[in-house]
Amino acid sequence: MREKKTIIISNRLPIRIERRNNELHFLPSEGGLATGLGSIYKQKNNIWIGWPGFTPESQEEEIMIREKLTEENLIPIFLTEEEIQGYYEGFANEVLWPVFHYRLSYAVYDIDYWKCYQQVNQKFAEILDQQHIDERDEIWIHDYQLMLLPKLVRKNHEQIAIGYFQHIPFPPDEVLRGIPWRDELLEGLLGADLISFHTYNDTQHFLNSCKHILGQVVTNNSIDINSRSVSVEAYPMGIDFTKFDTLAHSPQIRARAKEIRDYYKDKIIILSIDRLDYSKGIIERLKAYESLLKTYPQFREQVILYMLVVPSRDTVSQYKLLRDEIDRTVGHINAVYGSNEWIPIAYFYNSFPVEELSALYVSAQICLVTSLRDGMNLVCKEYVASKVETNGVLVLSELAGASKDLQEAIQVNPNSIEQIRDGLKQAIEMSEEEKRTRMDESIEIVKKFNIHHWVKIFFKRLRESKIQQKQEMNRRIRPVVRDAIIARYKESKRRLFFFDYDGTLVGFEKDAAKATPTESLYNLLNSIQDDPANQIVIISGRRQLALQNWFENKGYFLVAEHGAWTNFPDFNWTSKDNLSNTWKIPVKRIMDKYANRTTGASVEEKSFSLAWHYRKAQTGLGLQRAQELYDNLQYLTKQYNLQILFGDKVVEVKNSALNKGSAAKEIVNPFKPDFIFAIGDDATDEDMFCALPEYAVTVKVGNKKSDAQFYVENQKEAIALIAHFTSNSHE
Ligand code: GDG
Repeated sequence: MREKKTIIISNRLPIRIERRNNELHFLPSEGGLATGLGSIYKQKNNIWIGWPGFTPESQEEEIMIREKLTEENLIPIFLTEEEIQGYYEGFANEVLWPVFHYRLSYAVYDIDYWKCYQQVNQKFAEILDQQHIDERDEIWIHDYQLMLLPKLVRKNHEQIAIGYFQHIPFPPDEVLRGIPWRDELLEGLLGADLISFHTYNDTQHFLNSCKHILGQVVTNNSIDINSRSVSVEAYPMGIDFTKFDTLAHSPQIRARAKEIRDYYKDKIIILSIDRLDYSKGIIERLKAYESLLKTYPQFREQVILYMLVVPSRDTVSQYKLLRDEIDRTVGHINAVYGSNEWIPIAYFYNSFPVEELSALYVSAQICLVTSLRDGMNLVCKEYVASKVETNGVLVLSELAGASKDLQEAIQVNPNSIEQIRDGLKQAIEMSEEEKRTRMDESIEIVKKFNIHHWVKIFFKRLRESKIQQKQEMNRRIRPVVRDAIIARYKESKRRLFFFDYDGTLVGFEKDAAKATPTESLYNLLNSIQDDPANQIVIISGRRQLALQNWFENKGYFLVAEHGAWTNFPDFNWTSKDNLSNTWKIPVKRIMDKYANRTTGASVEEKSFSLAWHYRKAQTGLGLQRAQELYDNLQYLTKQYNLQILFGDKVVEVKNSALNKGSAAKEIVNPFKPDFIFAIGDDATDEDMFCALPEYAVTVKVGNKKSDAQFYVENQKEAIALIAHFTSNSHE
């Protein structure tokens, strides 16, 4: 058996290919992700799949590149010009990027972009399938260009471990809703087992989107998709601390840093480094710097803004416009405030080697990051890692993910020119001692939560979620388990079947009255009851009248209102008339109050219980009000000996003495069956699962926490399982 392998997939491979003098040069990426994942993909049979960012000129060249990259465990996916336009520059950069960075007006909802995005995600899935993967392998998919990929991979690999990490923010549900294809994007991600973002807020936005847009049920930080529980976690990405710390300590970098310092004499260097992007707040930064010079003229000739902007996406019109605006603003500030001796801004539209970056980090007294939105922002962490020896202050946007990690930075709202300006003033005037204390705290964090730590904890969590899933899956009724149950059934002579009604025998309807038995359900139940050794019990929270209407004269025993009414043993209805109902008045008053506040909610009064239904209420609001109601009812439960059941779209209050458990026991004891099968989906069925004798086969509908031995995925599967007890099926 071959060893399991790990597969990294991202839009770009960690490599750059350049053609110089008709020769191809392969340049490894220096990015943090490439370093962090280097320890993974370079091992044995592991691989990294992605686009090399290069279009070969001929078939031979393509083959040559493929061979060369494969030696490095890199599997290239070549994209056509059309694919680059539609999938990458179009959908990824003109729909997802602006919307996820809260710039809705920049989004271009072009259906052709979307089609191309689907196609290219499919292409990634196909190339992955050619890599001979098997169910024990682990796949880590990176970023918003590949949001559909987890689901596409899951289609053919039910068990495989899939992790997804998104490097950019995840927007609030109402922002996401604007994208016409948001359902597909969310469903695409839910193919993964672990979905992770930089911050807790991003995870909450994602979970809320699943809840409010897809109507998924979220439990803590996980969602059940076809009995596979998907975990959603915040794992803030770190940097290669050692690399930046070592560079900062090296004599060459030190010498270069001194050169920079000497060049700018005794000026305070304020450093800013970003890719050209409207999300980085470059214009805001320039305006704040101008405001600093204007409002506090004492700083003129004392400071220098060293601004490095790395060319990026400048074929997209928004980026071209931004570049022009930066040029104009820098020109304006230098012209208005500069002098013969002093140019306020040193501006470079270029890319520098990492050694030069390091020298800049070492020499700058202040690092200024003003992102209007940023998934994380690694520049500020790199600055911190370069400051073990030299002192410095970080002025950081509170809207960058990094602000959650670097609490000791001076945090500013980037939309406020005044806050950035005054943040700079505070940084300039800060005592050396305070700078050191704050910087040391930030260093500790950047050092501990470095890139290797990030990779390690991500995989650890992915493996944990897989183990957890397997444990849960073990309870799922698979054909072998089902056949064993049927074998026991056949050997037995006196059998009892406890069937819950709503959610088990019939599916959920918005209007509870419409959830009536179908012809095929009657046929199914009758064919079970027809066997003289079988006895059906329908055990439900429904009123006695409803059960009687639907199942009269069928020979089934019926238990209504969770055991308040039963027609066992002689098919005549009897009720538990010794129960007090005085509690109903205060409980009803509270339930009415919440029903009056919540459109779509209603109160149902049964003989011995009260139910607050919210099937028709707004998603999210209904659940929130149900929780408030639940909290509000708590104090009455002890006083009156009540039980509150938090069911599916219902909160029900009843006397604790009434429950499906004692009702089931009252039938089992005198009936003396040698085979019991009980199935149900709701909280109320748990009492039944617990109370039945150990030899009973208990089955929960839906993979939720339960005392049942087994579970089936959904109501359809419940019916399919029950059908196995009919004579037709097992003959
Ligand atoms: C995305 C998210 C998230 C910059 N100029 C040069 C250069 N760089 C390097 C920096 C840093 C990286 O590029 C930039 O990373 P950021 O995190 O600041 O920003 P994005 O590129 O937008 O990255 C972001 C990140 O993904 C990771 O999850 O933090 O929020 O938008 O490492 O050092 N490197 C070299 N020359 C340059 O001129 N060599």
